[in-house]
Amino acid sequence: MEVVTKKDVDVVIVGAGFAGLCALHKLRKQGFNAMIIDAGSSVGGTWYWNRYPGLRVDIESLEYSFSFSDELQQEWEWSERYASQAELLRYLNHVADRFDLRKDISLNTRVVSAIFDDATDKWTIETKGGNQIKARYCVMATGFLSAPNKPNFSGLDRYEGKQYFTTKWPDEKVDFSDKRVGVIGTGSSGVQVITEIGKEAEHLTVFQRTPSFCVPLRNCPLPPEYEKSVKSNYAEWRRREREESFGGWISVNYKPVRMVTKSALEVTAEERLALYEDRYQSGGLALYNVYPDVYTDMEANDTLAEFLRDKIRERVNDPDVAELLVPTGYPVLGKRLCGDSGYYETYNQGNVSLVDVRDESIEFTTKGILVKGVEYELDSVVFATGYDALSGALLRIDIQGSGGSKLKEHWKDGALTALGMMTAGFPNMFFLNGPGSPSPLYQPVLLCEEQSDWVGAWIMDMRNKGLTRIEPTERLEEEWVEHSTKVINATIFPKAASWYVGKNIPGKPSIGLAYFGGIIEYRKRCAEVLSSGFKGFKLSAARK
Ligand code: NA7
Repeated sequence: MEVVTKKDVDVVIVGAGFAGLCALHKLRKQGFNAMIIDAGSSVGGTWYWNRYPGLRVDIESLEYSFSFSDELQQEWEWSERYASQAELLRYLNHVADRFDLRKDISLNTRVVSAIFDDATDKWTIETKGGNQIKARYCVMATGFLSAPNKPNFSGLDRYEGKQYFTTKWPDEKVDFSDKRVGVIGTGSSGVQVITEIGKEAEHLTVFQRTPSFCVPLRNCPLPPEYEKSVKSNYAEWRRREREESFGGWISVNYKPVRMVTKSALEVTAEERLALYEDRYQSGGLALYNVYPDVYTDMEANDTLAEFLRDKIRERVNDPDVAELLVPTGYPVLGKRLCGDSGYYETYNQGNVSLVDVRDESIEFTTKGILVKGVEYELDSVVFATGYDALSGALLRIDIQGSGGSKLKEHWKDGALTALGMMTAGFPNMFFLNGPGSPSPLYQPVLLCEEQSDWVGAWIMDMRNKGLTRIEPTERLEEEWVEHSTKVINATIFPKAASWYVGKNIPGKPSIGLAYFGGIIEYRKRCAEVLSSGFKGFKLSAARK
């Protein structure tokens, strides 16, 4: 049930995932009266809503965790190299208790609108249960992979079987053991759920529109010596992690690796293959740290793509099935690599079949799915169709800024932001891991820590100066979007229909969704906000 005890605070934070919990802890420490509102019945955000079988994070546990408290880092013991959803949820609940956050969190409470009042410089946040909370500042920690993408499949309303969504999995275990199951979607969620359901279902049929590039995650119990070595010098380890422009301090055989400074095309084929093999064997996303030109040059990119295509052919017994699973037509890394735990081998099982739907729309019948005149009878269908990423969760709330302007209108041609943290015309509203930020290609836990620090520093400075309103100028927003567009256009990323660039959703504008210039440049620009005396921002004090 919705229980809202506070009615007037300095800061409302929307979302109780990693970013929201971090912001609450940090802003409260600075003396701000802050509260979190979240629609879920537990803290956890993404890791609360998503609970499908096989779900785990693709960044190592020792990295994908808070760095703001060394006590927390030292005392928490991760059981696996890559944490499962259940362990991440336990961790975030522990954090909520450990830092006494719960007293300032309203759960079961969905925010439906946020409306800014120009006279008082305050937001009014309205909840589904009809509560209203006033706040000087609004921090949107709504998650960048949280708004489900539910395509309009023809005939779905007549389908009589069960439907499951990876983005909203039931609490209780679903038993697929004597069922004919279909899965739509072969991105990270699909790859994880297919591997698990394939172990159980009587028959599993996978409907694949675009094959992904998958690499073995090589998850395992966390080696005690590795944990000990990181914990013996965690601060230094974190410092280095923050210096990696894209992603964390990814390990190869538990040793940190950096991007090689050479071109993929200037080394011999043997040297290149040896590097790719080394990263592949180490597991996880280590293949992100190879030659820099795989991100900018299609010929260089194709050397890595071809290496991974051959791996698929080695792992899948039936050559025809293997060819269907081999991605072509878009650059490797253009979509996020999927960390797999036996995904390709699933197709070597007698109870699993693959249906190619790249040239054909899926149509539902009462009994199942019809593709190219063939009906597949299914007791259950699992939708792993991804997210309206980055901007989606924000646009599902009725957000009205200065003069009643609507965010939906302001962003109709793209998610316009300054530094991925604010948008012109919506004063005192901040985004964590939001559109226009480096979150998709950096490490979102570290990013939300840094962004919470920036927000805290900016509003503390304002408080000290008696100011109550901050917003970026349209000029600053234009500059940021121009810079971000220039950066991404020099890379291979626009060539893939990924959620990074909004091309996974028909008609969604690509502009401004993610920043690909790296954390170092991003951090420099964020630091300049205070050091330049808020150049590019408009600040003022309330009239009443
Ligand atoms: P993704 O990576 O966006 O994958 C969604 C999948 O669903 C992908 O294979 C899509 O095919 C497929 N899809 C979406 N709509 C359709 C329709 N209409 N017909 C057939 N197939 C469809 O989302 P995930 O949840 O797997 O992963 C998101 C991130 O979470 C991931 O990158 C990690 O960072 C964690 P498409 O490729 O669009 O042809």
